[in-house]
Parts: sequence; C-alpha cells; structure tokens
Amino acid sequence: MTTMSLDAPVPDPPVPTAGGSQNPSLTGEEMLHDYHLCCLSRALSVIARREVHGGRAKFGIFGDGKEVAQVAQAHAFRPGDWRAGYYRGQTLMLALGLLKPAAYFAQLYGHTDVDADPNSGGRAMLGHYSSRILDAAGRFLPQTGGPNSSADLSPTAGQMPRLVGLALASRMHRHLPELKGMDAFSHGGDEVAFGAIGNASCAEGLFWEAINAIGVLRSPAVISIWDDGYGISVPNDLQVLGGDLSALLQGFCRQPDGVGFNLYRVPGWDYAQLFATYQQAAAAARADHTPALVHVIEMTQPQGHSTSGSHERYKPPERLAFERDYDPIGRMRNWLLAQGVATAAGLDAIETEAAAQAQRERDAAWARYTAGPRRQAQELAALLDAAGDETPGPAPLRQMAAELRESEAPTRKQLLETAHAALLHLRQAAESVRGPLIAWQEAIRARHRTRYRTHLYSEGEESPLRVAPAPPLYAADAPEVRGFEVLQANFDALLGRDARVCLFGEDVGRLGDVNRGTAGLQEKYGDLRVADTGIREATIAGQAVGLALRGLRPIAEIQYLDYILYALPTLADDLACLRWRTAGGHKAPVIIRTRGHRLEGIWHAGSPLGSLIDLLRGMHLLVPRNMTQAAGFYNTLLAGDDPGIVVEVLNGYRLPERLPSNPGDYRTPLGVPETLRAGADVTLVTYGACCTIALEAAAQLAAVGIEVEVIDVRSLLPFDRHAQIGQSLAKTSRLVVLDEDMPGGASAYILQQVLEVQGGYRLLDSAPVTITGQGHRPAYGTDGDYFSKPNVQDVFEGLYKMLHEAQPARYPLFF
Ligand SMILES: Cc1ncc(C[n+]2csc(CCOP(=O)(O)OP(=O)(O)O)c2C)c(N)n1
Ligand SMILES: [Mg+2]
Repeated sequence: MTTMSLDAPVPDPPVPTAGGSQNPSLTGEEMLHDYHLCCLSRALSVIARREVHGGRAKFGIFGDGKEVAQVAQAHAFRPGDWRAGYYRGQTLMLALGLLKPAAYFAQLYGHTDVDADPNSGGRAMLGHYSSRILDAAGRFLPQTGGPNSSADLSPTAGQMPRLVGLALASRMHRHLPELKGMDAFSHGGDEVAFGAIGNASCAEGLFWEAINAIGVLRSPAVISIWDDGYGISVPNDLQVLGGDLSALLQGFCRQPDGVGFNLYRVPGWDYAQLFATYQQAAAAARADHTPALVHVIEMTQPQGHSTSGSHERYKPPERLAFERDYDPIGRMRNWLLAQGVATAAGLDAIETEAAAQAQRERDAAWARYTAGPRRQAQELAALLDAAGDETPGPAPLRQMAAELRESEAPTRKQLLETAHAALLHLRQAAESVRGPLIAWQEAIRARHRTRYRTHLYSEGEESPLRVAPAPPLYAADAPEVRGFEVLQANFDALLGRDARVCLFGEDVGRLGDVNRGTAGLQEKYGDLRVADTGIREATIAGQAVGLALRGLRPIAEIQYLDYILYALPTLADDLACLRWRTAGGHKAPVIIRTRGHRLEGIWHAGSPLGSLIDLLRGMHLLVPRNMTQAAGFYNTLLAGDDPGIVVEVLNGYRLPERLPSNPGDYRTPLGVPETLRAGADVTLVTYGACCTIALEAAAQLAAVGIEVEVIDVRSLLPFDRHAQIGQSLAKTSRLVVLDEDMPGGASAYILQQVLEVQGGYRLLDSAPVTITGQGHRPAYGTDGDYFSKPNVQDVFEGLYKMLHEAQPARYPLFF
C-alpha cells in the first residue's frame, strides 16, 4: 500500500510481483474462504455470460477482474456500515452476505419475485445490487445488525451524491446528542460508508462534486476507484487529465490540520496489500471520520465490459496479455501457494467446488424462474384445447397449445399474445367458449400489474396520502406577517419537536436562506441541523438521500427552481425511482424545498413543471400558492414516508399572510385542489403564482357578467385525487387551464388528467383552452415578463372569447 501526502510525489505503479506482501492478519481458513468466494464470483460471471449468449437472459455485466479487492475490502466492514457501489460489486455483496448466488441469477433472468431477486424484484438488470432495508409493511428495519447496501443505478457516478449523505449521517449521529437513542440506525456515528466507482466514471462531474463535499463535510467515506484502465473502449488518458487518477487526486490529500482524504494506491491483484489498505482506511474513517480514497490500479476485465461487445476489438494485444497475466484470482492463487496457505491440489479442489456450486445455483434459479410461466403455459394450453373442442376449425388453437406445451421458458408476453390470437380466432364463438380464456387473461394481467407497477409510492401506513389534513388555526388577534415568517415559524416548530429534521442548502444556515425562511434557526439548532452547503445541487440532493436512508428527515433546499436541473440526475435517477426499482426494498423520505415561477429573467422565472412531472414520478410535486399552504405541505410530507418537492412562490415571501397559531401541526392534503372562487360559467384551473393572476382576471370578468370558478390544484403529483375539477365542469361545462410553463407542458398533463382520467370531455360545451407561457424562455424586465408569461389580460381575453363563441350577442368582442 502506498500512503501519499502532499509533498510526496505520486509513486510509479508498483512493479507487479507474484507475492511479497505480508500475510494479512487472517487465518488460513479465512483466506481460503476468500479464495472460494473469488472463484465462486468468477464462476457466476462466466455462467451468466453463457446464459445471455444462450438466449436465456437479455444482458449481462459482471464483476470479473474485481474479485480480490472486494473480498479484501469486505473484512473492513462492520455492522451498520453502508455500501454505495455500481455494477461491478457482486463479490463484495457476496462477501458481505448480502447477495446469494441464486439471487444473482434471478436478477439476470428478471425474476419478479422479491424472494428470488431481493435486489430489484426483476425490475433492474443484473448488476444493480441492494440489501432490503424495509419490512413488508414499508417500515425501516434495524440497520446496525449487519452491513447495508444502498441501491445501485446505471448512470455512471450516480451512486456518488448519495454517498455524501450516507457518510454525513455518521457525523450527525456522533455529534448531535439529540439523536442518541436512534440505535437502529447508528452506534455513535461509528459507521463507514464505502463507495465504489469505475475509473472512467471519475470523469463525471458528480464524482468530483461528491468527493469535494465529503471532504468539506469531514465525513467517513472510504471510496474505491476500480481502475481497469478503460471505460468500455475509451482508455484512461482520454478520460482524465494525464490518465492517472492518483495524481489528479493529490489536492484532496489530508492536510496537517486534519482536513482532507487519506489517499491510497494499491494493485487490484495484491490481496495482502488490499487487506491492509482497507483495514487502515476504515479504521481512520471510523475513529475520527477521516475519509479515504483508495485507487485500486491494475484491475482487469477477463470477459470484457459486458455481454454487448468484445474487448478484443479495442484493447491492444499487450493489454490483453497483461490482463491474462494479472488476473487477480491467478495472482491470489500464486500468493496463497507462496505463503504456504494451501497446496495446489487444495486450491484446485476449491476452484472445482466453486464452479459446481455456481452451476447448481444457476440450475435452481432457472427452475424457479421458469416454473410459474411454464405452469401458466400449461393452463392456457388446456383452455385452448377446451375451446377447440367447442369450435369448428380448432386446428390453430391446437397448434398454439402444442407450442405452449413445448416452450421451455415462456414469457408472459408470449402467453398474452397467444391468448389474444386465440380470442381473435374465437371472436364469433359463444361467450361460454371465450369466457374462460378472457378470465384467465384478466387474472394474468392483474398479477402482471403488481409485478411491475407497485411501489412507485409508499403503500404502507406511513403514506403521506393517509396523513389526516389539518387546517391552520388562527388566534382572534393573529398578526399579519410576511410570508417568510410563516415558514420560519413552521420550520422552527419542526426542528424543535423532531431531532431527525435537518435543513440545509446554499445560504440556508448563517443567512437564514435568501428569503429568510430559516432566519435565526442555525443559532438555535446548531450548524449540523441548519447548515450551509457549497453550491452543489446534485450532492445537496444526494446528501438528502443518504441521510434519509439512515433515518433522518432532511429538508434540502435548491435555491431556485431553475437550478434544480443540476440536481435532476440524483432526483430523477436515484431518489424518485428508489422505492420502485427496489420493488419496495428502499425508501428515502426526502423533502426538497425550492422556490420558483415568475421573478426576473431566464434563470429566475422558469417554471418547468411539465418536465419535472415527467422525470419525478415517485415523488410528490407540490405547488402551493402561498407560504401557509407550503408550510402545510412540509408538515404533511414529514408525517409521511415518501419524497416530495415543494415549490414555493418566489414573489410571495413578502406578501402578507396571517400567522397560524399551530405551526408544525397544520397539514395541507396531497392531491386535493382548493376552490378559490366559485362561479358557474367557466372552470379556470391553475396553481402557484398564477393563482393571483387568475383571481384578478376573474374579478374583471365578473364585472362583465362572467362568473369564473377558480381552482388551485396545489398538488401536481398526485393530481386531484377526488376529481373535484370534474365536479366543477359538471356545473360550468367549460375548462381553461392557466399555466406559466411552456405550451404543452404542465397544462397538457392537467388536460390529460381532467379530460381523460376524470372523463371531463363528456361535460364540455366548448373546446378546452390552455393559456400558458410562451415557447421561449422568460425575458427580463416588466415587459419581458408581460410578453413571456401569461398575464391578466391574456386570461381575461381567453375566457371572454370562449363565452363570446357560445353567446356572441351577450358577449360582443370589444378588443
Ligand atoms: C451517465 C452514463 N453515461 C454512459 C453510460 C454507458 N456506460 C456504461 S458503463 C460505461 C463505462 C464505465 O467505465 P468505468 O467507470 O471505468 O467502469 P467499468 O465498467 O470499467 O468498471 C459507460 C460509458 C452510463 N451507464 N451512464
Ligand atoms: Mg473501467
């Protein structure tokens, strides 16, 4: 192992040797167990590749070439520690006892039974590992009894932002006395978060943003870079400046004052050095929260990058020769022999047994995976035979039944296509002939929906949809205050009553946020619970994800809605789909606080809600029109266990609102619109800052005899759960959607919900109308706003024209 300091030059890669390193402090038996795990893991990779090439699975990406480092690393884990890795992590997962070989194959096949594939319930392809951290009812299981793995994702470096929070949680548990007693999540902050990333993925911004944040936050992460020289076909010198990550990382090296990382560089085939490195790195991280970066060099990819392509096409012969020579398992074997830990015959026996075990596990997983569909194929075949007995021209049905009976591994797609073809053939047959087939088809479809559609949101007792709403209460002499003061009082109440709540973001701490919603709270609750962060939106989101996974209740601020785009990689790919992609195995009840809609110019007046609705399914997307509503949403979300975003109205912080007397307790319901003005002529649906515009326009329209019903939807995800808008249409028969997003943005979603989901089209007497922002970005200044965003006149004219069309004599055009 090479420990580097700032003034030491980066050493050359050590000259590889067959051995030479000291014996790790492990027994021979433990070392042979590790060797067995390496061989087993390799055999899994080899067999899995064969499965893909044999057509029994669709895609494979494996952990071969990374085995030895991971068995060595596993010894540094302690109960309560966390993993945030990527698709090469199978050996570590095996070594930690978090992955069973049969589960590996179940994921390869796409087995939707979570008992078979606990990583993802058949929803993610092979290589997306996680340990289940929730019970069947969706409540957190204790985390301190063993190691934990967060849930992998495909976008390279996407695991890094979450690592910030996983590591920071230890710091909070250690330093906040009010968190004592959360034994299910931490033992005094002793837990280390182990990250892993590929060499090429270190070219991603998320990597640098995350390690910078971890360094600043002095949090116990031990980050491994698995360096095999390539990112698919692109070598290191095209990935990172100079091609050497250790050299680039020098600036992160620990300083004499203790800030910074312990840096290590170690070959991926040197079991003894790897063991010693991880022992040292983890011990320092655990003791005083010093993070570490472990650059593991000279790793290999014996089978190439994945099943889609062969590395012989782009790796030069010398590199391929090197990879053969430095296969870590071969090197470990030689070392074990040189150390006298085992004989060649003993190691041969381990290799043979590991390969046989892998094959047995594969066979069992395949049998289990195919059993259900095969049984269903037999059922369908029997139904087709029965239908054939009742129909003239049964030959096509007999043929279909025969094919089903022969099929070794039918898919549900194949079964349902066959049922459809059979029903088409039987379309003239009697109901009694088709009925059993239709019933069978419906049953399969219903089960299918469960297989793939559940767990997008919380389905348990803690779902925020089950949280009872509660109104804000007002004392008779309740003062009118500025909007931000309503928020501030509410956050104060939340922080005061629940030690798990923490608030952080850019300028949130000392300044009390740019609009003063957290003013004075850092002084009261300390700089760990009300914290300033660097300008790093993706890792602000990731920090929240990691903290929430470890039982805390983060409210993370993205300073302006326009800048949420920088956080979207983490919000969309990690947070929003977390519960779904683990089939209910994980949750991270993060609250994102942000502010948006019209203020000034391109980057402070965006309202890209349509895009967010698309990307953030799995989160609740809330668009309150004032700060009391916003505070009520925070309270509802905190009482539930789903992630959500609250978009506060940027120009509302200084507007007067009455100060509720029950801060922290009033709760705005999710998916329940509020009618702001009753009217019988037109239903005007809107949200956020547009509510003010809508009410002004409605007042003007009332003056000419048009009564507008103004509905604030308040919550885009979920949307109007009780079809209140449809009820309004039953009265008015006319629908206008007012939205400052672009044409066809959130307004198109609202139309889809009202017209299609609620069946509102049946109630309409006029074509529905949308009044939206322009297709360009919002321009600067008063006039820029007027011509970019919908204004009161636009709304007046839009609604008036609608009524003019219906009753031209009564409403003559005058503009
Ligand atoms: C954001 C993103 N871009 C591109 C890809 C496609 N991709 C998958 S793996 C990979 C190479 C990663 O190389 P490296 O980080 O060195 O990891 P290795 O596979 O070599 O272990 C690429 C480009 C991706 N998954 N995510
Ligand atoms: Mg690589």
